[in-house]
Amino acid sequence: MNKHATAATSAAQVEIPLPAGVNAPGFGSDVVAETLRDLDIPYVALNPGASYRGLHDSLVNYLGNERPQMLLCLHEESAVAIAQGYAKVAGRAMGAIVHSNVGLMHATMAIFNAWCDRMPVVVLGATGPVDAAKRRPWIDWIHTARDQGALVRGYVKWDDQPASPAAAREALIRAANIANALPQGPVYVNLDAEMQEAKLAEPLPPIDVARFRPRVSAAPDPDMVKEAAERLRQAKSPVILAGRASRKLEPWHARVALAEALNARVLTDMKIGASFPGDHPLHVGAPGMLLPDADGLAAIGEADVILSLDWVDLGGAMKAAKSGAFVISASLDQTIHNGWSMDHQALPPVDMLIAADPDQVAIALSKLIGAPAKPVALPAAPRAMAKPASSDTLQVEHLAYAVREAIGTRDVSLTHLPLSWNGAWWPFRHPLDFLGSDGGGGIGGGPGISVGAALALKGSGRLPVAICGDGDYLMGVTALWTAAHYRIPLLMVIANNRSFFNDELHQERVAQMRGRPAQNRWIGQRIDDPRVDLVAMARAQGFDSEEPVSTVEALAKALRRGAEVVAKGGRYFIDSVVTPGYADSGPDQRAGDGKKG
Ligand SMILES: Cc1ncc(C[n+]2csc(CCOP(=O)(O)OP(=O)(O)O)c2C)c(N)n1
Ligand SMILES: [Mg+2]
Repeated sequence: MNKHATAATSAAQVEIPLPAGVNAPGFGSDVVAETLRDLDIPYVALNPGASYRGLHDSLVNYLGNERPQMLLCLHEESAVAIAQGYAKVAGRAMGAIVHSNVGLMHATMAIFNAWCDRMPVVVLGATGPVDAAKRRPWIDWIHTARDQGALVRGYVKWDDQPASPAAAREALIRAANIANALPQGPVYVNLDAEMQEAKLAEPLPPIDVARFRPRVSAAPDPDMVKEAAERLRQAKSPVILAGRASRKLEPWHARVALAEALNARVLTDMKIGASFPGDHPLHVGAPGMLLPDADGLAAIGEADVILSLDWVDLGGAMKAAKSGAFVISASLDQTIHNGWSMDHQALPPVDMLIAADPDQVAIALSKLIGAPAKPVALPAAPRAMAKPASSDTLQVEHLAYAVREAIGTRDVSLTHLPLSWNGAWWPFRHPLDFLGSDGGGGIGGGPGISVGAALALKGSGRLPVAICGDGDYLMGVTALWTAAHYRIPLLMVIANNRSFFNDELHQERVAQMRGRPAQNRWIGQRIDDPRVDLVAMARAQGFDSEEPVSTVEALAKALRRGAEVVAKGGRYFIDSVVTPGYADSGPDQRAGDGKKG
């Protein structure tokens, strides 16, 4: 973990139990709770349910609601999204606990988002009693499924349903190890209600959890690295695709040094967290959400050697750029492709696959290739954004400009950005400047991810800023209550176009293709009449706010107020009413070409 992440993590402990005087595990669920503590899981985001009332009791009355601390959520989707956001900053898993069947059903989209985003989350659920003879009438039967894990098996790295406390202990250790190992991802452990609630017949033999948590090396093969370095050295126009990476600074610096030593052009991607300075002279084009922009594609097309550091859709980018380059790919992603989800993307042409941590590959290559002859000295402040032409109405571009102005020289983490964002507006300079997208395209993830990220950023000195679409906000809005309840600072700004606008563009496109009236694109898309009072929804959950803003000046003032509140540890919500429209950041970036959907 980097400096910022280690400094972080403390939600206000607002739910302090009376001492229960329990100092030894007496029930199955006490063993489960104790194992979570041994695994150093700091939080469990949850929505309660009788299927895990045993575990709930153990967390409160055996562990005193500390390490892990419960984070009550109003919806399971936000519980998992909060854990995803936390992992985006901290680089490791916290827990989420969901009720049997229905709670897991609510959680599924967020689990899919975390899976596609390769973020670790230890999801715990419950079932049963598995022994039908022990079930209470009706309710225990609807709490039970033959194979509950099947609901999520296609998009978790591993799942289990342990039959005893000893097996649960082992399952949890394995689950945390698997979730946190590269490529990271969610895991699911389903706890039998009877196993949780049963008295321990005798104490379990103690277990030294550390013995089951080995240090892991995902270092690259030195011969492969040597050969790759030689290829890159000899390349005339090398390109580095700076894909999925950790939030650590060492590999960030290695990528920069490598690019400079090779004079390689570098592309980044808005789907994932910042991986290279966006205003470095070697950075090409603006990072895109779907594909690289025209400049990026041209660079790939001209490249003779490509180094892909876990680029999310290498096959798609190569195809779009019609590239015939020699490809060196550093990735472990192939180890979790399972055929249920197609999030592995198109099969890329790859000449050398270095099956290792892409961060380690960048570091190893940079060591071999050596320091750049002339290191680039970037100016202290990132490249300013051109001031957008003034206008009576507010566009997302004005919003971006105003946010940058309002935060000034403060360190900011953009925990989420809306679909309408143009990657050129804000060049990132640090791995925590931008945390990437939802991963799986699941709208409604933005608020929860932002709350979880803000939790992990607490104490880091960084101002967490979430910019979400109104549709995204409305689907995930109840995550705000969790931020307010646990005093997690967060500035949330809505790019409110009062529409599921991305899909208006899809309807326009279809109408055009079919020669039908594009003017009808808004039907079944606009969120108006009545207008939803987004401010009331935020205030109702404990955020400070003000009336919606719809001019550049009003927005600038609101942002300054908001930034002050959040810098002091508060929460502030701004409804900025923007004119529908998407920034054109290159070919295929427009929603009409299937930006998302
Ligand atoms: C759970 C879910 N439902 C539906 C969609 C399809 N979809 C993609 S973008 C979008 C609109 C999102 O609206 P908003 O967040 O307001 O952003 P805007 O498109 O207005 O910029 C929808 C509905 C989705 N991606 N996820
Ligand atoms: Mg919208």
